[in-house]
Amino acid sequence: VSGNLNAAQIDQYNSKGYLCPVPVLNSEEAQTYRQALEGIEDAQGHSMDRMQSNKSYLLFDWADELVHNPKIVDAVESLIGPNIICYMTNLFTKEAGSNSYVSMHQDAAYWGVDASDVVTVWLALSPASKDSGVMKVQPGSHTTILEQVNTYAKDNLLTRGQEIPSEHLNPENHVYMELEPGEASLHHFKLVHGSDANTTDDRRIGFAIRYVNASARQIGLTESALLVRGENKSNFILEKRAKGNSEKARLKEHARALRRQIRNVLSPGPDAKLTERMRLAVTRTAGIGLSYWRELTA
Ligand SMILES: O=C(O)CCC(=O)C(=O)O
Repeated sequence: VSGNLNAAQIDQYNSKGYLCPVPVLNSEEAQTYRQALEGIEDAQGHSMDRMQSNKSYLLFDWADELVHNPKIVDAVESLIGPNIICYMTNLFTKEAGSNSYVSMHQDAAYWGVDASDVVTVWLALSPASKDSGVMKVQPGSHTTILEQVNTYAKDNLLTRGQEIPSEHLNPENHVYMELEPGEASLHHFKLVHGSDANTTDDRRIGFAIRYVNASARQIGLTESALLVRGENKSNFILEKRAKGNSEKARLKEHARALRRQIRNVLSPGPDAKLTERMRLAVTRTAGIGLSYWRELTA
């Protein structure tokens, strides 16, 4: 097998659906990336907003470098092969003492990708401990797609508050994937996972990078993705890398990518009730409108 994971690590991922910890950055490097991110927040006078936290790699050098980090991409190659696209990134920041949490859910239930080899690398840029609201997973749950309800609950970091009903959960078996800054966990996109509130006095910052085998088919409307290694055989539109792009070109590329994603991922499922359809329509319209505005003023 190509890549940098050993047979035992690959077995663990295949049988349990996750792997952790995987060292990526040393503590100084992790601190440097955190400073790069927080430097941008200081300069703009607010934390990364929802749009900046989505597909950040099209906007910022720090994120562009991380999605191309050879240690990360090598680990991913061990699991999904040598042709790799980055389909999305999400910055999950929980402010110190915040009630933000992520309900137990499966990503595969709502992402517009038809593939089984989709892996998230969740890189810690601050300590991810039980107290700071580290990610917890239900081992071995990546073989079946479970029922999921959209709760739109307050403080839930997921757009729809997607939640797997408690009868499918067995909390006594949950594993807390504790990480030092610079370490990553890997999880399969069908794995049941979530996280609790941050009760510490530091922020909890996780950068989640979603990689897909570049032969994946995409469901629904066309979306875009970034080729990070090998050859693209998927039907995703390929994105232009941020590095080497002007500030203006970055903003445009990001706005276009988000529009494609919002149209696709925030469309209601066939069983959605009227209130949910209306809610999603509002979120979609707001997101698309904002992205047009950003593109125009870039
Ligand atoms: O950062 C978290 O707490 C949740 C992350 C998550 O749901 C994911 O990476 O898929």
